[in-house]
Order: sequence, then C-alpha cells, then structure tokens
Amino acid sequence: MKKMIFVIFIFSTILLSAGEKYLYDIEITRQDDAFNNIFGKLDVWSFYIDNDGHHHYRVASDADGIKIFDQMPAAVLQLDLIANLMTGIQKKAVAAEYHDLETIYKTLDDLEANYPALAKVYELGKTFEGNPIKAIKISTSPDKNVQGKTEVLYVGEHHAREWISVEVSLHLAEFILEKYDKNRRVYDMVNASEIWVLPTLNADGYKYTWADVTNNRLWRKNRTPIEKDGVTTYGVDPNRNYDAHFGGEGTSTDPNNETYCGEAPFSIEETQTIRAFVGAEGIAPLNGWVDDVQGIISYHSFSQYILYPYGAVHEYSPKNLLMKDIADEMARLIYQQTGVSYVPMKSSTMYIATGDLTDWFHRTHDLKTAYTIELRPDANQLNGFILAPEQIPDVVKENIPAALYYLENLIFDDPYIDTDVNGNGIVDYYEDENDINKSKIALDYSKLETVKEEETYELSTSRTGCSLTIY
Ligand code: 0X9
Ligand code: ZN
Repeated sequence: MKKMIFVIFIFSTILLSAGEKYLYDIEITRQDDAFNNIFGKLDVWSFYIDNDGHHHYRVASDADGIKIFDQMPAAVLQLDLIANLMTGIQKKAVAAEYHDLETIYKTLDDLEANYPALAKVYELGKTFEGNPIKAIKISTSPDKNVQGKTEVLYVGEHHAREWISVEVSLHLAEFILEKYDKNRRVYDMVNASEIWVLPTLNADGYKYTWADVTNNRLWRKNRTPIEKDGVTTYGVDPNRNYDAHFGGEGTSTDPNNETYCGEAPFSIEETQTIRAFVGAEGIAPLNGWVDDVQGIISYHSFSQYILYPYGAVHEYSPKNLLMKDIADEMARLIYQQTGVSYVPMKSSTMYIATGDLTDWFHRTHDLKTAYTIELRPDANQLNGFILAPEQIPDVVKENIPAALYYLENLIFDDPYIDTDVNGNGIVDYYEDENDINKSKIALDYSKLETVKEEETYELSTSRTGCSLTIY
C-alpha cells in the first residue's frame, strides 16, 4: 500500500510539473555568452535576429522550463499551445507527399537499379530497432573504393521531425544520377568523386514520427530506451552524441529532455555508424568503403542557416575564414535560385551545442570543412517542421547548386573557384546539353591529377597510420 501511494505521488508530480507545452519566443535584449550556452539544452525550434540585433529563440517548453529566464535580460512571449500547432489537415496533406522509411529504401533501390554503373546502395549500420541505415554511393566505380577521388557525405535526418532533410538528400542523389550524362559539369564532378548520400540517419525516430502523425510528428530524438531510476524514457539526441566537448554546455544530461546527449559519446547506433563509416583516430573506415572523406553536409530544419564549426565553443577554428567563404558562396547560390535567404554563420552564434556531427568531424579530421544546413521554412513560421509539400521542389532546387558547389570546392580544394554561370561560359547545373563532350567550357578538370581507376583499395590504414587493417 505504501508503495502504491508512493507511485501515485511520483506519477502526479510528474503530471503536475510536466504541464502543457507552449511555443515561446525568447528575445535576448543583451548579448551575453551565458545565453547561448542555455539554448543548446532547450528544445529550440527556430532562431532569428531582428532589426535591433536582438536574438530570438522559439522554444517549446512547459511553464517551468521557461523560469530559467526569470532573472535574465530576456523578454519571454508565450505564442501558442504546441497542440494547436498540429492541425489535422496540415499533417495529413504533408505526409502524403513525403517519403516514408519504406519508400526511402525503395527509392534508393530503384536508383541503383536504374543506374547500375553509377549507383550502389550500402547498409552502413543498423539502428537500435534494427532498421537499416542506408546510403547510396554515386561514382563511376560504385562497388569499389578508388583512391584519389574526392569523397563527400551528405546526411539527412539526425532529427526525426525534420522531414525536409530527407527530401533534399534523396532528390540530390536522384538529380546527380539523372544529370550525369546530360550536364557536363555534373558529369565531370561525378567522374572525379565518390558521393555518399545518407537520407535517414535516425531511421527509428523517423519511423516513429510517421507511425502516429497526430501524436509523434514532433519527435526529435532517436528511440533508444533509457532506464533510469526504474523509469524508462526514450531517445538520445543524435546531434549531441558525437565526441566533441561531449556532455558540456549546450546539451542536456536528463533523458527526459529533447537534447539528451546519451550516456557516453557514441553510445547510440546512429553516431557509431557515422564514426565507423568515416573513420576516426585509431578506427579505419568500415570495410574501406571510403578512405578519406573530405567534407560533410548535414541537413536539418528549420530557420534557413548555413552553419559551420565551432558550435560547441565560442573560439574560432583556424579554418573559420575558409568555412565562412564557402558558406557565403553557398548562400549566394541558394539565393540565386529562388531569392530565398539562408544566412551563413558560425554555429555558436546561434547557440552553443556540444556533441554535434560537424564539430566532431572538423576537430578529428584535420580541420576538414563541415556544414549544418538548416532548411526552410524561415524562423517566423511557428511549426516549421511541418513544411507544405508544395515547397519541396523549391527547397530541393535551391539546395542542389550549393551542395554541388561544395563538392567542386572539395575536388579543386579551392573555395574561390568561379561557379557563376553568368558570362564566363560555365555551364549551369540544370542545363541539359545535347553532347556533353562538346559542351561549353565548364570547370577545368584537366588540371586535376589523373585518377587511376584501376587502383582499388585493398589495404586500408587508419588516419593516424598506427594500425593497419586488412579487409
Ligand atoms: O541543435 C541542433 O542540433 C541543430 N539545430 S536543430 O534545430 N536542427 O536541432 C543545430 C546544430 C548546429 N550546431 C550548433 N549550434 N552548435
Ligand atoms: Zn536538426
């Protein structure tokens, strides 16, 4: 009996303290590092800077969670109940146009079947629930690693509710394959590189958002069960679980929170899969599928930003200027397509968050560049995770040139390559050409060292060279 009263007591306190969740606008009227250390722990939906230079964070929380701002120079505005931001029509209409998990796998398989000389689907790992983490490799040697080619990884869906990140990744893969023999620039680029597209890293979380769109659509984390004090909660934030200042400022160590970092770095299958794939100090890339990934774009939503390391600390990376210049050019290319602005900035300007993919990759892979792109809509949309399907084509269209320029930049190791199609003969990525061999001048690939196709990778060494693994 005593036990029962105790259980009821615990249950009712949880209910009382949980309260109803609202979306709040937190306006920071004075810039202070202490602030953006807080936001990486909270469930931030969007971020913008107003005309007065004040930072606004839209945060989902109950009233208790917002008390943290009581003693701070912050203006807190309650916007709407989260429950009100999920209307039936909206969620049904949107679900119909997006790819669910099975359709993603099928689309990848279809691409492989339609372009067998250029594409192959790989299972890089499995999630806790056993869903495969699949990527498609696009290259003229899809089933073997060719040394000397530039390797790039595009990854979507660290966060379950950010559905548009799947669409951008999938359509990017589709676009490259479709344009390969029609557009000189895409043709040259594919010949010089090995492109990996992983549309759904957090497959369990994604499946969960689809399983009950009414109740689960806004789920962010993965679905790992966490046992603590006899209570089971679910989910680790995959973008807080990499080993980059793990567990520090800008994450939560409470499993009930949306930005829970997990028990240890790489404690979940999703981040383990990425680490195994790209390799890390002392860990050779899994199966030698890649040898030296040169760059990563991680797609998220929303607020329209192009973010680069560091995000875990206020300090600048020695490569800050390079990353800024590339981000500026990506933003320009996006704007050129649709007139929509994505703002380039160092990740920590938005908020400090520890354990994200881009910081980890940058820090542990010789300061190679990596980007988090926050896709549409803009930060003023209340529930921007639910993006009207009519917007998918434009989001894809504006992001393809930025993604491809990033790859060209990696291939040439030159952020200042002229990618502008106006007036200097450079072919537009979208243009179809009758004969790609006789087309207008594209980027000058002849300057690159000849890639030795016959040289396959049989030996794979770890990055540091301390261990040798034979596959
Ligand atoms: O918080 C994140 O993981 C990313 N934003 S999202 O709203 N999609 O969850 C941003 C990660 C960028 N990194 C830092 N701000 N440190
Ligand atoms: Zn995200």
